[in-house]
Amino acid sequence: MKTEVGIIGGGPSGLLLAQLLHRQGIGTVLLEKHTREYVLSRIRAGVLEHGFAKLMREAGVGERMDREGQIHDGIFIAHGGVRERVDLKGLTGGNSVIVYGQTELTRDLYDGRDRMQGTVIHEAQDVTPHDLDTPRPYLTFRKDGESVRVDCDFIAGCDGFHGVSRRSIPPERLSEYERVYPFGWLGVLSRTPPVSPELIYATHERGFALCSLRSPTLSRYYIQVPLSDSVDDWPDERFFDELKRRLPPDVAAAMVTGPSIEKSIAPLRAYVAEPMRHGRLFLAGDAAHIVPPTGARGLNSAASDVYYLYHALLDHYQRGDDSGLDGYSERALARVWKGQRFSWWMTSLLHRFPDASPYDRRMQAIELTYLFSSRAALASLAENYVGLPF
Ligand code: FAS
Ligand code: PHB
Repeated sequence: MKTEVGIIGGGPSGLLLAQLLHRQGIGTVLLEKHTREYVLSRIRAGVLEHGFAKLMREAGVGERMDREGQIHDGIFIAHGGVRERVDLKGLTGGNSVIVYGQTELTRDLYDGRDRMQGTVIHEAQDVTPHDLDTPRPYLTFRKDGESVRVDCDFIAGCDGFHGVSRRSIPPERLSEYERVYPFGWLGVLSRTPPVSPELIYATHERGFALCSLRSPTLSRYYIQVPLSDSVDDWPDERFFDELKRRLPPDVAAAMVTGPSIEKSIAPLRAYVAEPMRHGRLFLAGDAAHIVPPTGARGLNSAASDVYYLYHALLDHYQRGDDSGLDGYSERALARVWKGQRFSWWMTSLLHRFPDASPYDRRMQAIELTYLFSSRAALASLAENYVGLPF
């Protein structure tokens, strides 16, 4: 097989890049190791920056998002038994976020690939990039027992944190930055009316909690749990009892509980690999960086990588200009690190750290007090949450 851009990974990063390039006549072959059903079974992000939404529309797959997604002009932060609203729209001159599940977004991207008859190969095993340091890189993989080779001009590593792309970069050329948090998020999806029309981020001495949603009939809830916990430790009744304990009394009283249709624990980790390029290989999304989900930056950081890589490849193929490709890593990382900062700040502000000193706890409390006493501080939170410019 031969194409312009070989893409490893059929999650949001790989699919969005493939869709955008194809609409400009640039050929791609996307290799995904799992089945489409498996990819679509993963419950992950829920909040899209306005920049991400704009990219989805540019990729010709934004119609259902605009129809079914919910525009949110604010979020709540609950502390000390009360909740205070952060007016995202008012503080950012009119910007908002769209609440629309990553599962649905990924489904829309797959449908877009189907409509354009894009080449997406599922259950591609042992995908391996070769000759990254040459102008003729290629990919090999196995499918139905056959070995296949894909010759391409460039390779986009969109294969997530556990993928093969980053591991294909010689270790001596890679700098890695990591922070592992001493807790995780236990997430539950339930077919119940959400307790609040806007997200509630709650900080409590028992731990962090988040009330989110997917639709008027589908709620998404999270609580901070020790890393030693497992899903089996948390039957539904115990989960909802603990969630309510961490929320203001009026919110807890209004909560409609119901059986979980999905329950999982995600450890919280921050990670960045530099550079995001090695020869003809370009990393995008979770393949290069991970953030704790507190600031809803993970999926949105992937979108800005895709934006920069898409325009860099466009400039190469349409104008013979490689300045975008040469500047990709530096440009993408500049925004990635701002997303890391915001995620670190939200996580430090709202979670209970087991080893925190009394001084640390007072600093958390005064940070919250200062936040709600200062329009400038609230505006800083808001501009990061709706998404900094690409
Ligand atoms: P993805 O990991 O989504 O996709 C990578 C794809 O590559 C996968 O389909 C994988 O099967 C495939 N792949 C891997 N290795 C391969 C190989 N060797 N060959 C071929 N294919 C290969 N972000 C938020 O903003 N908010 C959240 O609440 C949130 N919750 C999350 C919960 C969990 C459990 C996880 C893991 C992540 C969460 N994230 C959240 C972050 C998440 O949304 C990511 O940012 C997003 O999935 C990034 O998309 P991709 O870069 O496409 O990576
Ligand atoms: C979600 O709805 O899954 C969600 C929303 C906001 C976050 C994290 C997760 O910060």
